[in-house]
Amino acid sequence: MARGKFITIEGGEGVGKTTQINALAEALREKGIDVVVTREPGGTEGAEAIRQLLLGGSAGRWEERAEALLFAAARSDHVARLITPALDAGKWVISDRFLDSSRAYQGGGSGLSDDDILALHKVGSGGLLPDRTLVLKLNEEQAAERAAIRDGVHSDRIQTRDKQFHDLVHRSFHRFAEQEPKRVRLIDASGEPESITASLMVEIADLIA
Ligand code: T5A
Repeated sequence: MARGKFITIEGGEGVGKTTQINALAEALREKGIDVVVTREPGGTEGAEAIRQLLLGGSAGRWEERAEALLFAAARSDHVARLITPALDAGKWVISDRFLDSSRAYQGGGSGLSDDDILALHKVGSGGLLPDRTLVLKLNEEQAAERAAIRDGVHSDRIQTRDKQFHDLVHRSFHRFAEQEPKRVRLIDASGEPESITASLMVEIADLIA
């Protein structure tokens, strides 16, 4: 049986990742593809427990390296228990965030080196990389508007970091697309949901046999 494809959706806060993942999964299922939708941090019982530790609590709850290790630990369980078995069974996996979020948030935003993040990923998850990474890009005002409509005043621990942090995150995602154009694609997320889904399908068309 052919191994499934691994797609990750990335980007800043509130850009519409969850909305697009659901639509993309539906579009692929209509083509007869068996799709598993998952998220990070999370996706397995242990990783969801780590998610609570990471996203709740006070802004300064974790020292930067401890935070990076927790994301890598959650990812390790997620890869071993959900992602790899599904891919081996021929299913496609679409994950709401993955390694590139650690590279952008704990690396670009919090200042760990890319080499250190990748080293953690090698130990924890065997260095698994997605077949394609789709980064949704949206200007800050629109993203904040969307997040506010959805969340009201409730934000998680990382979402509440300052503008400088989130600017560094955005720049990191753009850099990944420049450095790895085959794997990482930037998608304009400013239009109607249906047109964004169509753009995502264009970017993965070559993976569909
Ligand atoms: N993190 C994560 C790290 O620091 N390191 C890591 O390694 C990893 C994996 C996760 C946090 O953890 C950090 C990053 C994050 O800070 P999360 O709760 O999973 O947090 O949240 P996010 O991934 O940030 O995503 P959000 O849930 O905030 O937003 P989405 O999924 O991008 O957006 P979505 O789809 O919920 O849409 C937001 C609103 O906009 C509307 C939707 O209906 C919704 O109300 N919307 C649109 N409106 C108009 N036009 C469109 N095209 C729209 N699309 C969606």
